[in-house]
Amino acid sequence: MKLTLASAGESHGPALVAIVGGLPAGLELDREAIDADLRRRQEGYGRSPRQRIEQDRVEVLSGLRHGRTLGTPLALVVRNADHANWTWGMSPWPPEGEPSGKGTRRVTLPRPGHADLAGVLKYGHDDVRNALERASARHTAVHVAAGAVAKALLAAIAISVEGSVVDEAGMRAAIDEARAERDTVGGTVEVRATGVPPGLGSYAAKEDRLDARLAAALMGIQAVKGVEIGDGFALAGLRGSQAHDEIRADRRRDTNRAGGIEAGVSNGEEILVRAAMKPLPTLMKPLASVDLETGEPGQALVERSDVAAVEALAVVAEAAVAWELAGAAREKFGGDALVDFVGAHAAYVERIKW
Ligand code: EPS
Repeated sequence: MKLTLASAGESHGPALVAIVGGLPAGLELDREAIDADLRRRQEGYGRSPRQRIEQDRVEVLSGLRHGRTLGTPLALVVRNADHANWTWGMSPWPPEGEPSGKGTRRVTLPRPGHADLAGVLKYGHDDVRNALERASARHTAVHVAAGAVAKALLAAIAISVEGSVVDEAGMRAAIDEARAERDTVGGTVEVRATGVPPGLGSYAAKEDRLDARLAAALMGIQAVKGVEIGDGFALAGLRGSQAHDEIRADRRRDTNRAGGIEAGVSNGEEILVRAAMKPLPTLMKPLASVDLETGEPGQALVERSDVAAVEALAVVAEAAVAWELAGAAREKFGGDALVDFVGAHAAYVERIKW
């Protein structure tokens, strides 16, 4: 059984959409818990004034009846309240009437660090907006909604996932300084998953490796430039005798330098992953760029921006890790009904006496 997710939506379009396939029937979803994650994603320190416009809430169009999954595709929607200011500029159909609101003028000055330049070249656009709208991290909202569904599934087999900012206090000080200088910052987040039994993922093929899947999921989040599992890069500087986690008689470990994954398979210890985020590329003091229309040197597009989105990334990364773990658990335990999934997990941990 495979979990699948397809998503769509532009930052200032009408809505963000996700279709989730492969859930078992009978999983109880809590609307308030999904909305709470959407709020956590919005509330981070250093966020843009856009967050005062949006009040993200999940809508479910299918796959759920009276709060329980039907085992059919679950369709999730998060609306963009800001679309009201962009109805002409982001109209899916040729707009009617005189241009009004935002997004009416072509953008021709690509921002270094954003999708702008590569996007217009690749797709043949003459307006950078056609590239930046989908590349925007606004899109992470609906992935957080899907991640909340994944967390509900994982909770049924006693797995919990939590993301946080590494050095929150230092991070906030850096954000205050950058804001005063009208600049932006990045940062590092970590995600921990507890209750993961040994045996999620596989060494049999590289695409089955749990570490490879988690790294791809985290690198798939906007602005992430680095991922490490456990002690990651620091392990490269250690001797083998210092780097590995010795196995006790009860098969547990006193250390967890591997971050809970060996050879691409969970080993029963806490899963620990980190992601590094680059500073956001929309700058109030813009960098050098080129006007794609005239070919003249210019300065990149200046737009409303976040100073940082690191706290938001902690929530988005949590959702991404939950999604991947839920997918690996679906593959291992299967089941059309939740009781089958939970029963297969129980039989497995009984067999390995975990
Ligand atoms: C984003 C730019 C900003 C952010 C946005 C991501 O949006 P705007 O251009 O409307 O000010 O606020 O993030 C969100 C709206 C969100 O909900 O996370 C970008 O270019 O990535």
